[in-house]
Amino acid sequence: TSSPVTVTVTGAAGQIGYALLFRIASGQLLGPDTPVRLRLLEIPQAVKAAEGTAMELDDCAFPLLQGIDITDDANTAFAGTNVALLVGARPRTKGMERGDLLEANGGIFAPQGKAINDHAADDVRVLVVGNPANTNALIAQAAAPDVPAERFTAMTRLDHNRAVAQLSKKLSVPVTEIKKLTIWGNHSATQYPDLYHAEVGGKVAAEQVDDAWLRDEFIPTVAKRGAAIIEARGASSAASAANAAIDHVYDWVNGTPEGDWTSAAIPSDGSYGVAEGIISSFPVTSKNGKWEIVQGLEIDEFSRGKIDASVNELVEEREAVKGLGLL
Ligand code: NAX
Repeated sequence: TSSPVTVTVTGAAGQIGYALLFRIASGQLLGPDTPVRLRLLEIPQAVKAAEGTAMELDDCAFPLLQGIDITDDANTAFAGTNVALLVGARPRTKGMERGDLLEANGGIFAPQGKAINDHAADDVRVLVVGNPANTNALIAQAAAPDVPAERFTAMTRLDHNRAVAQLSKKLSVPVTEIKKLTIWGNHSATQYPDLYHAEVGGKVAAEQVDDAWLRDEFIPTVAKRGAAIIEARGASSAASAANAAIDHVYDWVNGTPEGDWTSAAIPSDGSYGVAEGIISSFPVTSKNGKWEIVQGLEIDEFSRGKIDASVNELVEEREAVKGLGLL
């Protein structure tokens, strides 16, 4: 058994938080040999609800759980933290313009980034789940100049897992047969789930489905899955989002399997013509606790157009937050 790892979850009283905390405490985030200490950050009105969740966590008597602290103060929440899961965000409400949304989230992610900068452990890893996730991650990163930029990531693993599931259903193959799928770009409707490099049973996935399905069904189904869940469930994805957050951090810490890759939004180094510095989803492997962008993939014209469209949206979001003085 190794020494305990401190994990901070923001928005802990929300629905993703409720699905996430029990899985972290049971050892699924870091593995069965790593004890965890939980820190829950909430806004003052939701602290009581977070305390209720903590009571339930106690009642599970998880062997790996070494303590739970609940706070509405970011400096306390991130003190010594090793893994920060930034889930709480300001949702877009009716009639809200993108600028207002970015500004409201700037008011959350800039102070949290600063608190991480000033108080987190040296090895801190940050995953932003709260939307707009990629740009919220960029805002937090900009407020944390002393933390290596690569430690700020945003979640596209749910999109990745959704794409794997859709392809598995279409071809009637187990999900374990599907490798090397990629989500490119923004966690938004412009994201590009790429089947041209994905493999099913060792053969190119795009060659096993017809073009019309790939372009007119698969891509929009994956991109609009969040809306379809809301329509069916009457609430947005929660357990699947929590599951994806677990997958992202587990792979980041423990590495991705040989012969495969996954998708994560990480700071661009300019690979594949993606504007340097934006936090964009790429095909990635993880080795020795670091994400690496898979290099050398050939990008056909169709994919180029899709990647560029999503990257342009991220560049526009970056311009907008720059205009608000957040970068
Ligand atoms: P909920 O509204 O259920 O919970 C959010 C919680 O965050 C609330 O308890 C709220 O009090 C708290 N919160 C708000 N501001 C805070 C702050 N400054 N500090 C700490 N806590 C704060 O939302 P939930 O369904 O849990 O979703 C959370 C976020 O995940 C949303 O932004 C949502 O859009 C985003 N999602 C991102 C996904 C992704 O793939 N990247 C997919 C799922 C989800 O839609």
